[in-house]
Amino acid sequence: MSRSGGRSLRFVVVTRNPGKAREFEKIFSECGLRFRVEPMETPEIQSEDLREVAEKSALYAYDVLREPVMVEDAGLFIEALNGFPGPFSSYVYKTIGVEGILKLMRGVEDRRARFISVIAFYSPITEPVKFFTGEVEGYISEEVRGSKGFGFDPIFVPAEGDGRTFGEMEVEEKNKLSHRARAARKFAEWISGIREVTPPYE
Ligand code: ITT
Repeated sequence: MSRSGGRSLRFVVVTRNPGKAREFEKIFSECGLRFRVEPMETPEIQSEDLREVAEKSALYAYDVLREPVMVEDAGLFIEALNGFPGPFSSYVYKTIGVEGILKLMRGVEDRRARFISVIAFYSPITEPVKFFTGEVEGYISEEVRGSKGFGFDPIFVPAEGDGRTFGEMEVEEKNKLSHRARAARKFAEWISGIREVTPPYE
């Protein structure tokens, strides 16, 4: 491997979620970062801590790929449901889906919710695992609105927006407000300052 003249560290975005990948790709390209997306499955441990889930996934992905890796774990935390589905968002989405959440929220006045994103990054030259977090506050809509985005986007209205759900926004608009974009920009700023050295890893 040759010295690459002070270029920022190349890394792999590990996700099997194409919606997430699209959002990261937009931000990282805008920042001029060098990366690729790998739709690799990482075993998700059951934990109430997004950080712990992301960390374990990042270390697993590094063991397999042997390249600098970033993994994100995100969740929707609904106030009136004591933070449910939170770290179990992926499973809850696959089982009861957005309709299931709307059912649980029927007649509930306090509809406040937030998305939280935790990025974990690992490479041997920057160890230990680094974390970057982002949050967006909003509320759960009364009905499904929009078909853009993914997951719970059609029922989440960001508080700083204009009343539309994330499901009614283009990726550029969602990226101005979202938990993921906030975590991604913090990560982008940090990794822009990490130079590739020779040889970074075996
Ligand atoms: P990877 O682990 O492969 O990245 P995943 O979809 O399993 O993909 P998470 O474990 O982070 O990712 O899952 C969190 C779930 O929370 C996700 O499947 C969605 O249902 C929901 N979610 C997270 N971020 C979201 C967002 O920006 N918009 C809508 N739903 C989101």
